[in-house]
Amino acid sequence: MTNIVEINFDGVVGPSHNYAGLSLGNLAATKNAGETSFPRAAALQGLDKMRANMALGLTQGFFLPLPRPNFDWLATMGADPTIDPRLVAAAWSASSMWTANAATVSPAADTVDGRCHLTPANLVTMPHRSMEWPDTLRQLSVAFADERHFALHPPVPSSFGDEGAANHMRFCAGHGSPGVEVFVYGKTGGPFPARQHEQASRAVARINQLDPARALFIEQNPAAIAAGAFHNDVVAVANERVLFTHAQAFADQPGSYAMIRAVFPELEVVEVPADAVTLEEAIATYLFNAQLLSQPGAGGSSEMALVVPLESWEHARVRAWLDSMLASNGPIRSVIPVDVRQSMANGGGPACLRLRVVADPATIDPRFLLDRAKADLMAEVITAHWPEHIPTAEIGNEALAQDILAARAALLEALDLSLLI
Ligand code: SUG
Repeated sequence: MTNIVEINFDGVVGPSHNYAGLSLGNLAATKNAGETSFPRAAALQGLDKMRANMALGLTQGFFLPLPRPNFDWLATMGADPTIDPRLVAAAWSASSMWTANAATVSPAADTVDGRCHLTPANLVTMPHRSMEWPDTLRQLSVAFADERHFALHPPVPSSFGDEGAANHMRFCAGHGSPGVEVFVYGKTGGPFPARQHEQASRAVARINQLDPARALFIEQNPAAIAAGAFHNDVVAVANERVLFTHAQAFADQPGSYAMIRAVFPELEVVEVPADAVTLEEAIATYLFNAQLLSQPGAGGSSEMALVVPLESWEHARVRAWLDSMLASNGPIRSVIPVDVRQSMANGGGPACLRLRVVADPATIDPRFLLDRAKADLMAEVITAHWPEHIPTAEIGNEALAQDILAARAALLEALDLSLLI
């Protein structure tokens, strides 16, 4: 008997987590450039979020930090002692923690061959992220090795920027039933780069074997990118029949709803008007970078919970809107605030930290699935080995680099995943 569920794979925050300010257009990362980071606290915050979601009865998975500092990448840049410190910082970035950018996942119910397809994102727009995909693909190949159920692809060619699931929404009656997949792309021309290109989205839809009638392509509002929404998941999130969105997320807001409704008539839109929460407030608080979750056993698919960052919960106007939403009779029945401040300071909220995979957990390598004992073990290793803090001046320090490599190796060993070294 199969048991198809949505599994959230959170990225474990790596021991090199730092604030080097590498992402143009990501306002939080730019604002916090030069601040001291706290990798141990960051990883424990992420783990607590995973534990809280598990406590709701949800299946939880994780991906491990990628090998950093990436000396191989620096070598391809002809590294020498005079190399630009920003290149060194790129090689030290722990950015793979934001697994919403790891890949685009099309569940088996949506694809022609009835397998779950995963296409890793090439992340070409940002140098520090463009080096992620080979190690991401290596990890996915271990976690989703069963070719009867999963198909893994190389990323789309690097002429076309692809940032993965952060710009992808799926609408369906229930996670196991056929879905309509929506790809949101940006157009270049504003002050900040559009990181998701239309041709990349269209290629991913073809590679993932989607039915063309059930794959839609929507342009992101250029004003949202200019205001700091460098991915669609900063201004909109979907789950089952519900789209939770800011009123200014898409270039043509009513046209986008109409397009989705034409193939998915059950669509229910929870729209936050700009006079309740401005685009700037939404981006500063990451209200939409929330996990919209169907809670098992809580009255079927209509009972949804919204996992929001504390920054949203603590903001007076955002809180007022959330309170009014809860008082209304809408599909989102509860709000769960979480502390992921270390990730938030680099522009990564609760939704950035997870990749959704709809599958039967029994078909996945169990080493990537979390339970309480494993969460305790991971917390122990992180507490013992992750640096307590990293001032940006320490990025590039040889002794610290060795500590970071050893910390990751300790976690891999504890989880019986040393093959990923
Ligand atoms: O790509 N930040 C990430 C945040 C990714 C958030 N993901 C989603 N929205 N799904 C990024 O901009 C900052 C790293 C630095 O500046 O060191 C960074 O890469």
